[in-house]
Amino acid sequence: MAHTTVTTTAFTDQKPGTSGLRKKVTVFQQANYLENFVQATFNAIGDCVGKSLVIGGDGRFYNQTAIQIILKMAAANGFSQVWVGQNGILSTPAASCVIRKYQAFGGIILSASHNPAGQDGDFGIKFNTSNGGPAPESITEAIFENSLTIKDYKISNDADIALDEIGSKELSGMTIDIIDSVSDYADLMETIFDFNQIQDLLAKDSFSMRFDAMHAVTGPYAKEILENRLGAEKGTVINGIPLPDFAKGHPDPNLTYAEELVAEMFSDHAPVFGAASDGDGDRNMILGANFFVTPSDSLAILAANADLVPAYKDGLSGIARSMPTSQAADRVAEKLGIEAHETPTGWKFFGNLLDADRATLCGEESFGTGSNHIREKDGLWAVLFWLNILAARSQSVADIVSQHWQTFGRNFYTRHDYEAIPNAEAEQVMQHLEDQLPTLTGKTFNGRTVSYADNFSYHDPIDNSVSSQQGIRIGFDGGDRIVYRLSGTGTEGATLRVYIESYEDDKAKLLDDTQQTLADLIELADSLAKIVDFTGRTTPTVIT
Ligand code: VG1
Ligand code: CO
Repeated sequence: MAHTTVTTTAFTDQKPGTSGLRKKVTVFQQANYLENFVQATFNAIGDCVGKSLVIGGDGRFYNQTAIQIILKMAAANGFSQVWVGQNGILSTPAASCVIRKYQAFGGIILSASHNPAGQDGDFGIKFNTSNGGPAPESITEAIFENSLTIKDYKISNDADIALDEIGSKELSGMTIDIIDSVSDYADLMETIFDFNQIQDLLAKDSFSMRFDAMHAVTGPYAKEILENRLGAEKGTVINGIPLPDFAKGHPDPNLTYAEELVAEMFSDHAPVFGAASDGDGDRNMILGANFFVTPSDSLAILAANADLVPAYKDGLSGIARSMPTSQAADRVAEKLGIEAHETPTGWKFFGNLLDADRATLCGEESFGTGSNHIREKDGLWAVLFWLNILAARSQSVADIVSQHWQTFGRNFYTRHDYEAIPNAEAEQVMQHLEDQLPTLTGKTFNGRTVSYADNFSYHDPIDNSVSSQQGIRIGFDGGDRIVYRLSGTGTEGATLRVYIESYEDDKAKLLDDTQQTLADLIELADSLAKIVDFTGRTTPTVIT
């Protein structure tokens, strides 16, 4: 069938952020807005003829509408083959898995992660490359450049394709395979972990678990893997049906937003193990009975126990963490005698290290952990990793974490977010910090001496690209650290993130309260940045 070339005018705001282009649904609903970005992506790829794509999303409002448009544009641009998750559903890690398994040229993932969904919520789109990972900055820059000069886009005149039935279809000469959203991913998990050992653990009367899918994409994945394949009791997975508006919730797995799970895990009838995932399935929160594991500690603990998991039993090649993530994993890397890498925020920076086998495990403080099995962070993978460790060690989550601190010391850690600040005020905070950088080193505050102060710049050891201005770091003698950066995923004003970390190896202090332990550093972080003066905010919106 024929296609049409539609004349369009460029939008100036299509610069991808930390993880693709995220905007209000109403912005995407403007005439030609989505089409422009998709064509800019195809233009950045170059010749699309004969190439293949994976397409899927987290099921939020506008997912299917967007997929129909993308399918018609892919056909008109000459793609020959597309795999789509049934009903348009693919979690972000599942999309990465499928791109790799079917050796697709790339993929388009529709998600705004944990941001609220629905007609008044957010939507997002990003392009992943053939390794299954988010496009590197060179490509996202090229997409943005194309979006600024775009004059037309191509779209086929065909009717919509039904996405609910598994099987093969055709659209303007392009083959569309509607695939089961879950099975490829679930099969991959079986090759990584000891499913028999986990099955035995889940069957024990003394063990109990709860997984909160938060009405978002992981419901079907968690039910298939935990309840069907591993035999966890029915009902282990709660809020397991993905809804287009995520039940008007905020599927961000942290102590603030995962209210239902947190209430149960911090009660007198708490299960032994609790976990949650986010809107698109790439984040995870790990809880024990009355116990919270910080994501930074989780990465360090997974690394230290990796030999208990079949896929990693022969050792890790290295560990990579994003810059603001605590330095707990570095201590494990040092003990294991393997490389430790520090990258800017965002999973796209791990891709090269994973491809070159310079890192096996990666993690971010923002509840993201993953490995070389795919090229996205992976929520359920982290949950299965913890289950595998619990099964192998027959100990509680709290005991495993405290033993880890006994061995390595503890990196007390917190992140304070100030959301929806007017952009100008957030810029003032960052500028004020930037202005102080040249004179901070050597100064002493409350007995802490600044050993370095800079705006983080990353030199990729594989492709030699440089990414600068990735966040302000103020480091003190002894390893304490304050980091400031502005979020690249928000859709309203600016979000200032302040990351605070202090190392402790005094065994008597390992179980102290985090906010109290860090109180004077938190105060110093506020005063150095003049947060109250510039923004009028006296408390953060979210503390994790
Ligand atoms: C945040 C997190 C970052 C994460 C990104 C995407 O970015 O801090 O670590 O990679 O979200 O995660 P920012 O720029 O807002 O700090 V997801 O689960 O939203 O795709
Ligand atoms: Co996410």
